[in-house]
Amino acid sequence: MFGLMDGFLKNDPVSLQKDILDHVEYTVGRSRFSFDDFEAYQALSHSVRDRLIERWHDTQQYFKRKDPKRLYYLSLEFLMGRSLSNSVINLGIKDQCADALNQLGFEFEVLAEQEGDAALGNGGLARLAACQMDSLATMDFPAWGYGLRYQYGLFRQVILDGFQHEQPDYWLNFGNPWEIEHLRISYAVKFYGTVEEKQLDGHHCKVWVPGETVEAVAYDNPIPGYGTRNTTNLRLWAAKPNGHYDLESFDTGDYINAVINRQRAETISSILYPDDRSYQGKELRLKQQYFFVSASVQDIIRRFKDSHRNFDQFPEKVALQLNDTHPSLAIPEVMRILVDEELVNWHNAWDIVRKIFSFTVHTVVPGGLEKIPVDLLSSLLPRHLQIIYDINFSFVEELKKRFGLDYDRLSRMSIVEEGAVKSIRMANLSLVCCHAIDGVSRIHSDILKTRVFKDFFELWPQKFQYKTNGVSQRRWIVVSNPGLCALISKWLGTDAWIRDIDLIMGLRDHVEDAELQQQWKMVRRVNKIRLAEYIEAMIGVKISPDAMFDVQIKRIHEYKRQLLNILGIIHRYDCIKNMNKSDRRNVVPRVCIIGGKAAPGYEIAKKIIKLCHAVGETINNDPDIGGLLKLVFIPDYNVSVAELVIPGSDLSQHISTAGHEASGTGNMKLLMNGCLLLATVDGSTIEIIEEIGKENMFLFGAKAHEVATLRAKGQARKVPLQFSRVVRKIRDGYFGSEVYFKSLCDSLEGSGDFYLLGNDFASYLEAQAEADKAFVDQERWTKMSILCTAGSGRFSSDRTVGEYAEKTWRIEPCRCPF
Ligand code: 26M
Repeated sequence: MFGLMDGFLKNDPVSLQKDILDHVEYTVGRSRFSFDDFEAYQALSHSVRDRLIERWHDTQQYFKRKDPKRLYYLSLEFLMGRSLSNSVINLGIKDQCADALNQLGFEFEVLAEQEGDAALGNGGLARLAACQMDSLATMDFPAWGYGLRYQYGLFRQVILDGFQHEQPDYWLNFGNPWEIEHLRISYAVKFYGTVEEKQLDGHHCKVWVPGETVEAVAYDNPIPGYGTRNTTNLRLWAAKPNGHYDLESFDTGDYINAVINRQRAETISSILYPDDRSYQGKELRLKQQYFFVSASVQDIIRRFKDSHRNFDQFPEKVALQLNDTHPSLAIPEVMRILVDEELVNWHNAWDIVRKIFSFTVHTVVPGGLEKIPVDLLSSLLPRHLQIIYDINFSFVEELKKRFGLDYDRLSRMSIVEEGAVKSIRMANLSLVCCHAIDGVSRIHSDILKTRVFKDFFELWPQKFQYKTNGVSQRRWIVVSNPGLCALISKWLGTDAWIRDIDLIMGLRDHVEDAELQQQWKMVRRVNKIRLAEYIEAMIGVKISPDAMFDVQIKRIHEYKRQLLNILGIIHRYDCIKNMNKSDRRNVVPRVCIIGGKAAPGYEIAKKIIKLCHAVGETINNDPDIGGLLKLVFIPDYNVSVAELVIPGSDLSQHISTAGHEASGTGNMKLLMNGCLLLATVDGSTIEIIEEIGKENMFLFGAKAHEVATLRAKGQARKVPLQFSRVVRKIRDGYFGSEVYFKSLCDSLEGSGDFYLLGNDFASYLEAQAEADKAFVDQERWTKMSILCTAGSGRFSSDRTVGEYAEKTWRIEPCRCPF
């Protein structure tokens, strides 16, 4: 056999070099004697891709042979960021690649910078999906992700004169070596039309006669695990015109328009919706949801049928996870395929559905829950509407039996919302049909049980669980902070923590060691210098690595209270200006860094961005302030910018109004990197406090249980003088644009201030003063920083995914032999 069956590509630098040069010539089409950084990046990526494909095949073949229960993770969004560094690290070939490149006169780090982000998502929910994919692969779980291959990712944020402008992110422009196009793996997805009743093989059947059919084509994105051969798959669907042409529509004589109309099919997968607040009942969004769900479900059922004769074993072999309610049309879609196409009787199909689906909620606000107008659904997916009505009918009967004719309760819990616009409540549909409903942190789950889904909790308490979010230490330490990574391994005497994060707490044993402290500080300083250089290059503001780097990086939302941060900065500026020379010597120099995108239609969020720039402009150009205070806004915050900012941060802010941040995951990434947290007692921060102790962080603000009472007090709430003074400064035009900022100020005063900035301001300033005090004592600060990293183990997505696997999905590892 000449070893053909195990003829893996070789990973020594010489073999890699040969592969890279071959790809320069045969894939990129350049001369192997002359190519630039980008072409070298392409060739290197293709060499890595070849290795991924090899492992991908082995893994899938192994899964097929072993036939374990599989998990399918359905999400409308995945924020993968860049792939090159992550891939070579997970494949264990980074040093070899670097060597190979060096000899060709290239530097790995420079090539890695050539890659653009895959930004197929908005924020937390989407990056969580990416981290969980990494954990699933690393932990050898037989799991695939399914999503949409948007041609335009999340918009690029461009700042002009302090205002956010959105530019399209046509990310496929330069090709994408990380995907494998499978033109032959495709499914027809139907829309519109009517439902007809027919007799088929003696069965009474509903037949959906569609008005439009679109083809879904598979693009596979290999997800390599770390320290394993397992490489799983993220399958993204692209919409293409369907290949079956009926003569009639072409016979009308308008050939050109007939073709153009068909080409419109591609718009379904063309653009990611950039608003992460609430559902707006847009038809295109609904089409996207159904398109991706239908293709995925068809694919899953086809794969199951490849090795099973009937559906008896379906629930033992398949688990479907819904990332929020966005993919919840998968529920009626599975029902439809089983009942209408596979001729499974309704009762059995329903039994299957109730066993395979689980979903995770990522929001706190009931207003954030998706609703689909019935009119829209009945025109787009007439058969699904029938199925939803049928599910609801049985559900309401069950409710009546249990609670009697409590009409208020029935109307609250019904999947169908009556009213001005009759709609389908996707959350209720999911609650009725899923066997597990997970919150993303403990407090979040408590809020779901006692407020948002109270009625359902009373009915099915056992369905309600929570799995606190986590992030991947591969991406957020190994890839993005190689200095810290090496240091951790050195002091633990092993790099096993990269797969077994609990080991990281071993750092606690060395926290008093002056040598570790020294090295810790050095690594962090190098990261800060790198960040300072980036900031100077991007926005021209010079900052000193001796200052405290204080960051708030996340989507701009009122509840996340970037405004509170800015008001605090204005206050600090004021204080410094009023100090005499000798007092100024005691001021801890700060660089405040804010980054994040505002949804294009979110006016207030956009004003917050402008205010940040206006205040920064004033402070940064005030010679009287010197190096004591800077405020910089980092434009176009995304995954790769995060990889740069997080390792270089001293202090980070997670300051949502208590009870509003479902979990937060940025706090975990920063914690892992030894950044201290200044935070409210909200979301997953509560669990971070339990791990590292409140003495190692700076907490402030009203508690979640106090918020309702405080709101009810309205204008009777006490607001500190400093707060009114700072708001007045903005009103008076100290930072210009007073007319533009008026509504922002109004939202903070009088009957406004829904998010309680005034109420929390005094304790916020105190927490900030505590942080300053701690920073003066650099030895103390460094110890706290080490303890943050050491205490971050629970916030690995490995832990989260392990809990889901055991408690919800009931899947086991299936490790492909090397
Ligand atoms: C809905 C309908 C139409 C278009 C877009 C949406 C939509 C997209 C994203 C709605 C919400 C979206 O994301 C919500 C989100 O990111 N939530 C965050 O999830 C994180 C992971 O669980 C949590 O850590 C954050 O607290 C939570 O805000």
